[in-house]
Amino acid sequence: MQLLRSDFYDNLDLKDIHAKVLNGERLSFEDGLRLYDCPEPLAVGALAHHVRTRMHGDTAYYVVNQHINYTNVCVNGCTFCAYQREEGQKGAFVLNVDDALAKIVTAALKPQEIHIVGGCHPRLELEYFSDLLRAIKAQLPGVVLKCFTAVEIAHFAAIEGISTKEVLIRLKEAGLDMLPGGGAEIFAPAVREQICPKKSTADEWLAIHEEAHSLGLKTNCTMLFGHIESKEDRIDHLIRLRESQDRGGGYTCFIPLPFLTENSQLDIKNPLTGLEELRTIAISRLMLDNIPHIKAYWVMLGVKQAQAALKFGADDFDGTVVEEKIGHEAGATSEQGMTRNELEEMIRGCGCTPVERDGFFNEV
Ligand code: V47
Ligand code: SF4
Repeated sequence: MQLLRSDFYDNLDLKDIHAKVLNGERLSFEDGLRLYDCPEPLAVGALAHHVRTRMHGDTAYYVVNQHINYTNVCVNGCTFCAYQREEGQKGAFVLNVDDALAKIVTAALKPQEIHIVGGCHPRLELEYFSDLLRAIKAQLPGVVLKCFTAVEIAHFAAIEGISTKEVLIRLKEAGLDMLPGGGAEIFAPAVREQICPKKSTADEWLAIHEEAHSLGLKTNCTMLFGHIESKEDRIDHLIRLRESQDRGGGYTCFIPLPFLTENSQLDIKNPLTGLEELRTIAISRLMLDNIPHIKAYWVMLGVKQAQAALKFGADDFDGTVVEEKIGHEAGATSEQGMTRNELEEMIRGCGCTPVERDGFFNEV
């Protein structure tokens, strides 16, 4: 491809990285930083697009799915979070099992995947979550249940006084198929101390995902970027995920989440530019050589930026979603949900071929 001419990369002093990417060799921490420092974001994007095309051709996946948030009451008080409420505070809510089921019944399309997450509620017991999963599986037997971040799993374990592995085993028996990727934020301890001091540590988050993998559950992973973290913190985060994948192999998809700044306690001096978002998505594709999919999550990116991301390393557009609260509390201006036709149109609109998938990325 013309874009990948080696003299272009020679001029940018990236000859060695260009060669490594074309030969399918692993990039180092220093390589990742040099990609951040490269003055030409399109050069980074072209390398990521090359890798994405080698892995997935011009396919962009999407899924008919539905998000359900069971509560916004949370004891963790992360300083970046616009979604959390105290118990009894105006706007606080908890869905009971019937409310959650009613949401699915009223959805226009039969979902392939249900994504359930919520705050760390001080009194909801594991039985509530098992009942919820069983009720959904009874109603939609083939659906992939992608539920509860590692942070929620750690919270359930603390409430029940049992191990996180036991929580995973019980939820798997109730129908859990996958863990979503949330709660990872940024692994660097100094950043976690400021943005989510009460949350599971990086080691705990990784250990819970690896436990899930050992039980045959798939998981996703995320990185929240564009707040107070450095470029070094981002590359460190990606490398820790890559090492974790080397140990267990159960991560399906990585979701880079650009920080949306409204209603947060954090004072962000330099908000992300669109090109920095695209560069980070591209670097994620290049560093995470062992994670099959990179998601352009249109809710947080906005639909037009998610389209651009499909040319900067991403291969998945996520899904119909139906109702989203976490990003919209923080200022997301995207729609609440999209139809199958809209998703296909958006994907075709940037020259990719839409392919409908289930929660495990099998073609439907
Ligand atoms: O963990 C919270 C992030 C995550 C903000 O696994 C924010 O398929 C941006 O993980 N600006 C939850 N991000 C969402 C998530 C997710 C979404 C879609 C698909 C999957 C998947 C996972 O959202 C949280 C946090 O990192 N978040 N607040 C904010 N203001
Ligand atoms: Fe709670 Fe999650 Fe918000 Fe942290 S990010 S306060 S754990 S809902």
